[in-house]
Amino acid sequence: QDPKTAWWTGSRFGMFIHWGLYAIPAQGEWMMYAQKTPVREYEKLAGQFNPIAFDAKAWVKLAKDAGMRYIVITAKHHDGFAMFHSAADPFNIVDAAPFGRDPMLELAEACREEGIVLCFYYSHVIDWHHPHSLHKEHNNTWDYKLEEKRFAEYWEGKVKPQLRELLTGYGRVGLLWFDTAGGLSEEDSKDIVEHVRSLQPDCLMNSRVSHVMGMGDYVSKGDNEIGMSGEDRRPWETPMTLNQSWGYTTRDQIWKTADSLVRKLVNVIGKGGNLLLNVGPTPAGEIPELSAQRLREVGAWTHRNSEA
Ligand code: JFZ
Repeated sequence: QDPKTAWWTGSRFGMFIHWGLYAIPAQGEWMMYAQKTPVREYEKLAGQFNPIAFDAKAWVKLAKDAGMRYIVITAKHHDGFAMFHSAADPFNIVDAAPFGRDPMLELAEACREEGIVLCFYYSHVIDWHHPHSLHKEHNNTWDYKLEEKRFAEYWEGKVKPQLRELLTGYGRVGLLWFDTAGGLSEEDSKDIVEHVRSLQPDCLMNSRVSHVMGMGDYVSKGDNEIGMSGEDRRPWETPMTLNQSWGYTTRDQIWKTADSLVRKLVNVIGKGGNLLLNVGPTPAGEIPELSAQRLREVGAWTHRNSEA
């Protein structure tokens, strides 16, 4: 057992949170791409984003009640909007939204008080807002031209500075959850790993940091995919949704029952993995009550069955 990953494998169960501007139209976190929403249009959502019901302590308490030991929240998803105060890009929740608060800072404090490990999801390759981000397939081709891309401007000007902000302004970061690395070169993959290591040597990174085999400290399986024991020599996790989407949506109402969630949790940890179970908070800043209820039921089961 690698001492660096021990806290994580020992935790078994974590809360995934997909929260961003895409909660407002409520059609999932890929809406901008699906509808080819122009950047200038999409930016208007920031002007409307005022999640005054957000309560970091309540979210952390819910995670605890569910039996979760860490939280992975979208600090920046594919839409490029930073859910934290960023000097590197004004397209962030403090500078571009009326809300004016930094929810990551509030979560960091609440997590510290409750002994929950805070972790960040950061979309390092896909960024539909930045003119120079470049992915293998999913680019914003309606605002920007591929032949005019200067990737280094994105990489050095946004990604690395923002990761520096996340790794220096919020205390200990348990892990960075990278995603959809398609097209990222081996050189840039190694560069980002080095960058993170130089800032927080103990911060874990998942395998989606790169498509180069064997990178990252542990393996993120596909959505809802449960690995067989012994299949991976590295620690692994299953990222799972409560319904069928990650970001808040009013369209998708097919919810896993608390009973099936308990079975999935037991199945994943029984095979040696971690379960990273997702919630999609509303534009007002609340975890939908239906989701919260199910998580509390999972926690209640765990408590009932762990009593001597
Ligand atoms: C990615 C994102 O595009 C999505 O919005 C969400 O954040 C999810 C957790 O991650 O989507 C993926 C990426 C990889 C797989 C599935 C969904 N996969 O490898 O099966």
